[in-house]
Amino acid sequence: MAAIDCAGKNLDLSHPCVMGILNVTPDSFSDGGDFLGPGNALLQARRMVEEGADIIDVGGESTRPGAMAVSEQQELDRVIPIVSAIAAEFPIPVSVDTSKAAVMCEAVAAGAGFINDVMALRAPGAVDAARSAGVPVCLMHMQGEPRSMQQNPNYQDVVSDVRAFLASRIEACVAGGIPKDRLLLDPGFGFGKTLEHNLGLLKELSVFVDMGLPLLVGVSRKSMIGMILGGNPVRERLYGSIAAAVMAFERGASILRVHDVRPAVEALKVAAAVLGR
Ligand code: PT1
Repeated sequence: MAAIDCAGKNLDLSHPCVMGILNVTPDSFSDGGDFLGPGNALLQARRMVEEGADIIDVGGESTRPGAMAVSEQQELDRVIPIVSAIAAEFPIPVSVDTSKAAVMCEAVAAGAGFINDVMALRAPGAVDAARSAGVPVCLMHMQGEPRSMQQNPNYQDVVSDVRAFLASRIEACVAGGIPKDRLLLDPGFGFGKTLEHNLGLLKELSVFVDMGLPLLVGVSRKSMIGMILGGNPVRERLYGSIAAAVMAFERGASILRVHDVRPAVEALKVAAAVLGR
């Protein structure tokens, strides 16, 4: 897989890419809002860059199960100052984790080079915003909405249902003027899925690789890891998260979205050496 241009900064997909998570929410599921405020966020970004992150994902709206939506102004106030500070200080691209058209536009104007949307551009104006922004976009699958998505996840066949959804979003984006080569895909681990659904998706990840677009995978510290480990709390899910990230890479994922950058970078270097890629 070649490099992609993120508003002038390159993301080289010929090696496993690590996306470092930077939550600027007071209610994030695993940081507890530790990084709220521009000072702390910048320190955390600096640490992730030193540890080898290839891209930093800045999010101002939590999308963990049960999370509540935030207003557009609230999200802009949280995200924009941090996006501009990080984009100015570091040579790596900044991703904005948002579903709102206005946040996409303002973040890219502030220096973001990548849009990560858990709604796959289904919100009003999002396709147009992403097209004008002209940066790569990750389309993620979610069943329902964060507040209630874990209440009754239901699929005929999780792998083919998620695949059909992603195919229809690719079509909608291309119809809306976004070139296909600017799109990435993500099956959305933990977004309206039981443990069985998540395991099925990870096991069959190559089905999504076969869609011909780069794959992004986020499993870091999620409840699927906690459940497999017999109920480990969020802070005790590192080793399980690394195992899942390595298996996703082996199955063809290009970008791994993680909280713990150094462990992921080292594990993926070993995996890449063994796999010869
Ligand atoms: C993800 C992702 C994301 N995850 C992309 N963006 C989150 N592209 C935010 C749990 O089960 O996987 N891919 N942005 C975080 N969301 C969750 C979901 C956090 C589920 C925790 C869980 O614990």
